[in-house]
Amino acid sequence: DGTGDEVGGESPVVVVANRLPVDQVTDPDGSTRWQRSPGGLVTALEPFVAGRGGAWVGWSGSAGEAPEPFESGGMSLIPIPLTEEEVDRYYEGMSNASLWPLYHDVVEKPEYHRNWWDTYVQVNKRFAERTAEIAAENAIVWVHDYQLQLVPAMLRQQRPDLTIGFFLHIPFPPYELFTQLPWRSAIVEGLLGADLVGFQRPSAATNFVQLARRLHDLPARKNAVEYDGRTVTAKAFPISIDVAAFDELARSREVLARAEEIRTELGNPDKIILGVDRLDYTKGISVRLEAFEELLEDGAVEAPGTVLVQVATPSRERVEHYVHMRETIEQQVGHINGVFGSIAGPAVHYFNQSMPREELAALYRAADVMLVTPYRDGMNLVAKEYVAARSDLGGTLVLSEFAGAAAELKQAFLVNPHDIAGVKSQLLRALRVDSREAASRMRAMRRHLAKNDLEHWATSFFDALKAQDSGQPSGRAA
Ligand code: GDG
Repeated sequence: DGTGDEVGGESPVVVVANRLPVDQVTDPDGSTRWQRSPGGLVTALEPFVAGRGGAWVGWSGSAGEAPEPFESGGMSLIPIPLTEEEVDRYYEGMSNASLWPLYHDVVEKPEYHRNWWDTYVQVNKRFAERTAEIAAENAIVWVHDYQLQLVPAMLRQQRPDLTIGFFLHIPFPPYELFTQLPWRSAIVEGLLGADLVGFQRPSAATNFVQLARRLHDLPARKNAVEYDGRTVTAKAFPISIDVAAFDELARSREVLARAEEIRTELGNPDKIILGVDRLDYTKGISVRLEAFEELLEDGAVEAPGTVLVQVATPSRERVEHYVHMRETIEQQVGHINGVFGSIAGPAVHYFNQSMPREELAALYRAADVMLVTPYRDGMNLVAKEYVAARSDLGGTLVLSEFAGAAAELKQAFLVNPHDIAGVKSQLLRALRVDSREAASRMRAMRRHLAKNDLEHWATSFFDALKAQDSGQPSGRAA
């Protein structure tokens, strides 16, 4: 298996993800440069990848020719080119209009197109080939997310010496839904190319093992599948955030001052309810608006004494479902404000814009109730950020049972987003809870998060992956 021969490249650790951890920004003078992407994932993986020639393989985010590989944050960044048509079919089509809705309980109807699939295969192959070129002998490769589910098997075929891990950031559906997919076998086989397949929830790992057993008639135990003379482990690794960094940001003088200012600018309401989401139909933004509107109608709350602030960050704006959803939500907001707003101000403050991290932190600090109501969500980091931001033990979290985070943040006010009456009554409870109970709930959730941060997540995955490797007959002679 290549022992002694010259295989691959120099990188002992390789991360493979749809996107590189940098964005191209244009300066006022028209020149462009790369800027490290915001968000914790890069920070968490960097220590494992940086130095010793570690690499990150991914798309730059714009169609056309890919830039040459370059160094950033101690990592070699290896850009993968995508044509306009590939962005259309592999990314917006197969990834975001087929797999995304299918994996989120078909909240919207997935579309299946053969040319999308063909392009998905072609792009996955490009990622796998490039990774095979740069990974050192016996390297550890960590592949991320639903856009790249075929990469593990493609990579193993070219490079059986590698130890391959895969992590799915979104939910993994049960047999009954997954088997809709015309290319279901290929996806399962793709993932089975990994040594370790990580999920957000134990139930997702079980779904995967069941699929391998039922669809491919493979011998399977609770957390493992026997395939091709190897053991593939499927296990939950719930992702988290950089808790300490977020906590620090949220207690900085600037952020605290801004939180005060936000309250004032909103007209000093008694209660601020907050939602922060990518504008996505899985996030249940409509549910929130509906619940809030009914509470206003019932007279249970009054505006502008109680206001809802909704940040809905633009996302996937060329995918049809997203265009419709945005129209629906904006109509809902307009309607609520038309009926319940006043000269003193609107009932719903809606922002279809991306905000700086500092501003989000200030909003978290200003909010009395954080409303997180997805129909289905792999984890939901917003819920964790809110908890990390509340070192004052103020504020309450209303959280959907269908977010992965609900398994950990048990002291939140849990809701079923399909049950409007339930959402309303939990929201009211959260608005009226006394500060001692709120503080004790917040303290418990903060204690959990402090131990289960992003570094813990990355370390457990890498540790499990390395352990998996030494137990394998193929690859490294162990
Ligand atoms: C996928 C899975 C899983 C949002 N608006 C702004 C902004 N954000 C940041 C939030 C948070 C992140 O984006 C969103 O993360 P979520 O976890 O809530 O949701 P997805 O984007 O759907 O992520 C999810 C995650 O992957 C990780 O595995 O948890 O289930 O769907 O960090 O703060 N950040 C800034 N401005 C904004 O306007 N700066």
